[in-house]
Amino acid sequence: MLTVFSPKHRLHHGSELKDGAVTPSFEAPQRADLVLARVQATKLGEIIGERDFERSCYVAAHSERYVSFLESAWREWAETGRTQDALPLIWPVRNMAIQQEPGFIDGKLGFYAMDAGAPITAGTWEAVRSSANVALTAMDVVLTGARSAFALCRPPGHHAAREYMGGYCYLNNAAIAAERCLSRGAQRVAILDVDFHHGNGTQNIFYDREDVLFASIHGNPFVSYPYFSGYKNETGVGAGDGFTVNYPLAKGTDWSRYFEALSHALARVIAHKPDFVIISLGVDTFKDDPISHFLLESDDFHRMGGCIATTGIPTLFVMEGGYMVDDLGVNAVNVLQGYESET
Ligand code: SP5
Ligand code: ZN
Repeated sequence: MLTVFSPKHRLHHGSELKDGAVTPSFEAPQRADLVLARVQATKLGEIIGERDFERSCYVAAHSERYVSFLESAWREWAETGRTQDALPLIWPVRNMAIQQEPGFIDGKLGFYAMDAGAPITAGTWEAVRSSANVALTAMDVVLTGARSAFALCRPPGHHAAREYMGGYCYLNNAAIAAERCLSRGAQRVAILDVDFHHGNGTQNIFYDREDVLFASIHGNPFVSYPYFSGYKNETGVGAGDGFTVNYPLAKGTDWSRYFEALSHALARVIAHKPDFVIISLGVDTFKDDPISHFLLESDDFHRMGGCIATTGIPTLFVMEGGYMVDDLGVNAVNVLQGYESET
């Protein structure tokens, strides 16, 4: 399987608000480098760099004003004399007036963020753009006939919605890739999100759409981040009703229970008859992940890849979360090798 990777991900490294303190983010450059090292060590396949893409590819999944915000946020922040990472500190909750973008950067940060886990730093936009370009490049590899490809994206994307960042995510790489398929003639796409956290951003972007099926298996939001999205009764709206499927699972979920949900989700994916499948590949379902609560073992990721291969549909893997750095590369590449062993 071919991998697309950009060293520009290293331009983004920041802090997050965690347990009441601003500390270095779990989402660190070492993550992507570890996965790359494992891709190399296992000789998974060719590794190529990202191509450049038009800004309109990002605006396909996000609003124009949100992309503009991402482009200029660091400059606007730095112009106020601050040098530390930009983090939001107020959010337009419930019935506060929320339609109009504020005129000052501190207001904009809260307007376009769901949490204080997506810092804007000097290198953030360049890294974020390269991550989206990695996904687009890998998507094009599949569009031109490859059975599968691996987009080694960093920063991740699945918490990024049409108009907000959060959970380490800025541009939604999987959603941008899905829009690319559709613009290249695909009729239907299915996105299966196996990250421990609900892919609220991807769900948001496609919630009213019947052409993009979104299925997500994740920690029950009643007790797990992102808390406000990912419940079973969220099934889509309007034409999109029935095209969002959520599988919230209990803390302590192991492979046998995970496998049941995965089997259901894959059956739903196949029933959609998609031209392409996109896997939001988070491996923070691992038993030792520092911020998650499932119990998958390294071998289970190999099994997961084998299950995914049973669709027989061309598949793009897009890297999302996974934070137990020692095992991160092994777990991510196990999914890809499990997939290849069944194709
Ligand atoms: C892409 C992705 O996986 N984003 C995840 C973002 C999660 N951010 C907040 C997690 C807070 C978990 N707190 C648990 C504390 C355990 N010490
Ligand atoms: Zn996650």
